[in-house]
Amino acid sequence: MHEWTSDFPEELLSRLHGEATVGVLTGAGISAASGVPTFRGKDGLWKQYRPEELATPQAFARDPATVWEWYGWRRDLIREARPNAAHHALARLARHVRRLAIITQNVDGLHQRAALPDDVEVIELHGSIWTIRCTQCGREREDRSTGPRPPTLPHCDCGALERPGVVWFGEMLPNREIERAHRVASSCDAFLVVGTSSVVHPAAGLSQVALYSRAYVVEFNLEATPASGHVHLAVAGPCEQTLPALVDRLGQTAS
Ligand code: BJW
Ligand code: ZN
Repeated sequence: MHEWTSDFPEELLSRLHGEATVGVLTGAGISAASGVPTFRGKDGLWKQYRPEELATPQAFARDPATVWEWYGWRRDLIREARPNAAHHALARLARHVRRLAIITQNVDGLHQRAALPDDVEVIELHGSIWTIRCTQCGREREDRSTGPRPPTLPHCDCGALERPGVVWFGEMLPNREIERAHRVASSCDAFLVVGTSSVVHPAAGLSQVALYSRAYVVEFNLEATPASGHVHLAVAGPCEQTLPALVDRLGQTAS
């Protein structure tokens, strides 16, 4: 594992040139500075529950009101949240390279709100917190309201209970998204892994895909993760500081 000290290695800077294709995988840590709690950090608990006890189809079948209450709490936090310096740094990075694709595990939609250039692809692996889906007929609808609020649970026109349109443990990721993510990871010059604990699969496997495909792989995290041993460079620190520092450095190189 290579630690960041005060400057970025030439090898990384040289991979982020004007003709480069760059893939980024993000997790909850990139939205922490926007006030959106991470899953596994010290703020990861909601009431007495761990995310693994709420983000499953079994938990929803057993106690939909509690699961909807958790999502209601998170929807309120996310509604108030704004993209932070890390999201904005990625939007700036896009202007330094030929192509940027952001693969996110986050359901908060904050990347899309950070003034990304139109040609930046955002791949939402775990869905969106603003999508609601029928448990029976599968109909999906966008809902940005302050609801739903238990004990009133949302129901579809077909009469069945609706659920958050996100991917829970034990559920398949959307085919199209996972295929797009693989294509990005296996065809980029540099792959940045930002603010994820790298324990949830298949997302956690994408950095290995990038590594085997000869990308230069860099992790940005507060601490070491299971991925840290398999990256070219681990940049330790809050990504809302380290990512802007990297893009500032690229700006200096360009001028
Ligand atoms: C900062 C920072 C700052 C903080 N700056 N850094 C292979 C091996 C083993 C198990 C499996 C496997 N393949 C599949 C599985 C099963 C399972 C899994 O991975 N289990 C493991 C936990 C063991 N995966 C699945 O079930 C997936 N489905 C699937 O694979 O289907 C096929 C299949 C099924 C069953 C068996 C086999 C195959 C689906 C996974 C769905 C995950 N869903 C959730 C909820 C989404 C909806 C919602 O948001 O409500 O996704 S769970 C939760 O974890 C959420 C996140 O996207 C995801 C990842 O978390 P993330 O983003 O990494 O957050 P944290 O909190 O863990 O970490 C934050 C990091 O940021 C930390 O490292 C901090 O240090 C750092 N940080 N502030 C920089 N300022
Ligand atoms: Zn329905």
